[in-house]
Amino acid sequence: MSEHLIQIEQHGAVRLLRLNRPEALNALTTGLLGHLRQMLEAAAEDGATRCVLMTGAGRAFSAGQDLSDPHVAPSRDPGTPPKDIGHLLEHYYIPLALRLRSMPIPVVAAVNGVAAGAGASLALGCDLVVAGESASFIQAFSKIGLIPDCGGTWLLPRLVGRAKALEMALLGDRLKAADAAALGLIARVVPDAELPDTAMALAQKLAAMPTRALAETRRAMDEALKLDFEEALKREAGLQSQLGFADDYLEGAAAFLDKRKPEFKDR
Ligand code: T3D
Repeated sequence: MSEHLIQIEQHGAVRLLRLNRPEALNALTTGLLGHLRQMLEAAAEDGATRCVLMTGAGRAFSAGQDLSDPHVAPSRDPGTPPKDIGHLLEHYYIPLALRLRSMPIPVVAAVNGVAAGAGASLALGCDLVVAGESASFIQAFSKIGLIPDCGGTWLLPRLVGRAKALEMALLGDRLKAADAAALGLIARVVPDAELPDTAMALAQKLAAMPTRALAETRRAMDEALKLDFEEALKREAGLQSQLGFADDYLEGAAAFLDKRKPEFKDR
């Protein structure tokens, strides 16, 4: 059953993962969350896959946690104690968010409609976020008495600054894709009809690039947020030192000098 929750397509070196519960706006059940983590794991381990492209089936990217999932749905029986939502985060969201943020290959999100709650965090946790112009982002958590999760409290202020992050998280209003791009929450917005091709072209472009350097770029930027300037400079030097010994650098520099197209292979 769970294999239907995500559609998988291989396009050369790009693995497309499409969340597939369109009838519920791709709301995230424990089954879908677990399967998505497995699919990311499989893509990370597959040497032929050099980029993941994530999107949603139907008119939404994802409406966030499925509020009717028995693991979290509040019981109507007054005698039944409330469920511990923290348990769900520990066992499903934290492993998924960590897997996403430490992928050895880049991950592109093609946001094809609404991305709400943890669905927004999932999209924003990807490396490059491109949205269709009818897409929108909703920090839906506050409306149901929760805080942003799946990395939301970490991602939002870093992407747009504290003032806008708090405005989004406190009010829970819908943010249109164009406004999200203007704020720096996402990288690009394109006409809806162009989203699949644009996102795939970006993913293919990344797949042809030096994968290891791309993953280290993400890691270095995430780590730099915790470092002072001098520490960041030293971290850059350490990583550059490692990359300088790697085949991709030798290939990239040689191809430039030879005036030919490079063929990158490192992972
Ligand atoms: O346990 C925990 O909660 C912890 C984890 C928290 C992480 C979170 O993600 S919390 C935030 C959860 N998400 C939300 O609160 C968003 C809820 N959904 C909405 O506010 C709206 O659906 C949207 C603004 C996203 C879209 O509105 P609209 O009018 O375009 O669509 P709709 O009619 O509301 O939804 C269409 C169907 O999807 C509908 O089902 P039906 O009536 O046709 O059978 C609706 O119930 C279903 N659906 C939408 N979101 C969810 C959902 N079903 C379950 N869970 C959802 N989150």
